[in-house]
Amino acid sequence: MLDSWRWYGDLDKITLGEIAQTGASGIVTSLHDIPYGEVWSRDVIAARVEQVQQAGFVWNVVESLPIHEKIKRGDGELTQLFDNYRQSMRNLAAQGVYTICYNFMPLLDWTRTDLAEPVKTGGSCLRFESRKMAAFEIYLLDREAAMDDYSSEVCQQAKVWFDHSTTADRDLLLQSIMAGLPGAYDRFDIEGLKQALIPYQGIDRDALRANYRRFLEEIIPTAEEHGMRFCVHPDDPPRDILGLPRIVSNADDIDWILSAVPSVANGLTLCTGSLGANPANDLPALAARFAEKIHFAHLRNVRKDEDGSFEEAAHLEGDTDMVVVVAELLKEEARRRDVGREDHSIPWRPDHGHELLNDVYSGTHPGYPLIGRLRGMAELRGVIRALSQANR
Ligand code: DNO
Repeated sequence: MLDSWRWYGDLDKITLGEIAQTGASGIVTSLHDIPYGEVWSRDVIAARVEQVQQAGFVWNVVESLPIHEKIKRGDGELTQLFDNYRQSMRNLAAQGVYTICYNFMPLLDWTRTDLAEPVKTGGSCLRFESRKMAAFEIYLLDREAAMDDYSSEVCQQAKVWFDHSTTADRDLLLQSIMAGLPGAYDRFDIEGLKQALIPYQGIDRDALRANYRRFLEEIIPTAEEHGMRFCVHPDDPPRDILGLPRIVSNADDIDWILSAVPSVANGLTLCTGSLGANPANDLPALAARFAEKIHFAHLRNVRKDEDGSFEEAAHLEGDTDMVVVVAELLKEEARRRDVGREDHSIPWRPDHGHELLNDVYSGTHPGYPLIGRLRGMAELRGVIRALSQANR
């Protein structure tokens, strides 16, 4: 498995020189300052490839080549947007970057209600609390229909939270919910989010799936032509939020996507944390079932509560047996090696991490502290090494 590390480019407080000390060899990054929908030019890609190489790494995965909201909404004339997307793909392939992680979540990316929930042994973690998310939807966004999306108990608790909340609590909740949007983009305020939700009205699960199928039909042939690997990142949390359908949340969804346009180029990012937040998802079983299509892995763990809340556990703790998941990935690598695939190694990265020790002073991207991720990477690397040697 290829040990990799997510780097936000020059926006990142953690330098490539520091990342070298983690022992990672792959860099997972994106060109965060190019607006969605524009072409990633060959020159800009080449400069990033060079920068990463100079520091002793390979840019092994793009995360993400973002999909314009208009494509997700199937909104208007999309030819130019698809052309641009394909052009970016060709430019990446021309510079030797072949694996692309992307998501099909409408509007928001990963969503949490708390970015610094204290952990018993010290430090803090990211948390999604159902009652706070419900309060945000029902009372801050005035979306009464959200009451149908949460249990009556959670709705009651949401009201209690809202009634006791101060302006500062509400601001912090908004900021936390917005934190998952990558890069340096503007976050929505409440009014902005309400406006952004309007064009999604009437887009249900089937409509979003139809738009997703169209996207795959447009881009997978180009990916095949250039030997590229696309791997969709699951929804986080794996449930509808803000009245927006989320269609990459469980085994059936993944099966639908991989069958919509069957191709080795149409694959999955196995994110054990995102999928792990849905009690119906059995991660080792998913890893085994979709093994051949896993082009990238995000390894992370969550601990779930009965009411749909969850928080991020240390990488080897939490509800998912990470050792068994890693064993499945290693089994798949062995299969790829046996059939003579040169690219048999699956790139993986420690996803998120607790904020530990000095992390609190460093102002890194939420969820992406240095020490917390380093701990996760070291622990997982131990698991990978031990299982690999045992299999020899
Ligand atoms: C969270 C990440 C996601 C992921 C995108 C891929 O930390 O795993 O933000 O990068 O969803 O498009």
